[in-house]
Amino acid sequence: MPHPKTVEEMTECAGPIECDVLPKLIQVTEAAAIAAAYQMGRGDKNFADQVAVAAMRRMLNKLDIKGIIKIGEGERDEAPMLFIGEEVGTGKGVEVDIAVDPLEGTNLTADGCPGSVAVMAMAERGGIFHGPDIYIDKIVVGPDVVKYENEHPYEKIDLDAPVRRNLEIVAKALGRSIKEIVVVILDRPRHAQKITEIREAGARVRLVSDGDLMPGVATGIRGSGIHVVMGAGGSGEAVLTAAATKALGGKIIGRLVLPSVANGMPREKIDAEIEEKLPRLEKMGITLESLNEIMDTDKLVPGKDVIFSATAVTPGHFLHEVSLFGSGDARVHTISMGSSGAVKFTDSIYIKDKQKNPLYL
Ligand code: VTB
Repeated sequence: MPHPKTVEEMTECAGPIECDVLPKLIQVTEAAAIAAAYQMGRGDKNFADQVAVAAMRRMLNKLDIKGIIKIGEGERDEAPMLFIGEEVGTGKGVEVDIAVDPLEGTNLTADGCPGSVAVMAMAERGGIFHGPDIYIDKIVVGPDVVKYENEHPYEKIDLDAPVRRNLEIVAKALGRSIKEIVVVILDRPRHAQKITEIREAGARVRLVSDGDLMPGVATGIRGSGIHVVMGAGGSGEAVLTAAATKALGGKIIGRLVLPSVANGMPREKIDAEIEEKLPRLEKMGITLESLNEIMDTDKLVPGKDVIFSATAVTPGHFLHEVSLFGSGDARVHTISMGSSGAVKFTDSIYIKDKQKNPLYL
C-alpha cells in the first residue's frame, strides 16, 4: 500500500537553491538578528543597522554561492557593505540574486519596539526585480484571495479600485464581513486618505510606525490576524514581501512611486527628485511613464527557485524576539520558506557553555 512521502516529494520538487542554500540562509538572518538585538533600545538606529549589516555580510560570505546583491543597503557610493551590485559568497556554487534588509525597522530596534526583523531572499540569476530604491505603493493579500480571484475572474484586487471594493473581495474570499478584516498600513500623513477610506468601508486598521514587510508576509498565514497590507513603502521591502508572498501562495500588486510624489511634496522637490533619480531609472529601463505600470508578484520576484528567511529582533507579528542569556548565548525565532511549499518556523538556541547554560524548554 503506497503511503504519502511528503518530505521526499517536496524535496524532489525543490530547486538547487532551496535544497543547498535555504538551511544556511536561516543562520544568516539569525546572525544579523542577534547582532541587532544587542543594540535594542539603545537609541542608535544607525549603529544597530551597521552591526546587522556586518553580521549578515560575514555570514553570506561563508556561503558557497556566487551571489550578487540586487536589493541592498544602497548604491555602491552610499553603502560600504551589501550595496547593490556587491558580489558575495565564496564564489563557488550556485549563481544567485539576493535581496537583503539586515535590519528592517531600525527605529523599532533602537526604540525597543515590536516589529523589527533581519530578512533576506534569494533566487536564481534574474529572479529578483532590479529596481530603483524608491517607494512601491502596494496591496498585499493571502492565498485565499488568490483562490477567490481564480474562481471569480471579474473580481480582482486592483490598485486603482476604490478601497471598499478591494476590501469586499478580501472579505468574500475569507468568508467574513468587512468589519472583521484587519488592514495594516504605515502611519504616515501620505496614507491619511486611505486610512479614512479603510475605516469608512468598515474594516479595522492596524497602524504601524515602521515595518510593513512582515505584516505583508503575515497576510499569507491564517491565524496571524492580518488580512491585507496597503500603502506606499520602500521598494526593497516590497520585493522581499513578494518573495515570501510567492512562496506562501498569496500576492502583491504595486507600482513604483517617487517618495516626493507619495509624500505630497511641492513641485520643486518633485522636480529635484526626478532630476536626481531619472538617470538611474533610465539605466534600468524605467521611464517616467513606465513608472506607473502595475507590477505583480512575478514581476517583483520572477524567480522559480526562491528562498526567504526572516528572524525577529524585537517581538514580531508571529515571531518571538531574540532572547539573550549567559554570555553571548541566544535563542532566536525564524520563519523560512522556499518555492516548493516547505515552510519552517525555527526556534534556534545557541549555547556556548553547555554546563553553565543547560538547555531549557
Ligand atoms: C517603508 C516601510 C519600511 O520604512 O520603507 C518605511 O516599507 C519608510 O517609509 O518597513 P518613510 O520614508 O515614510 O519613513 C519602513 O517602515 C522601515 O524600513
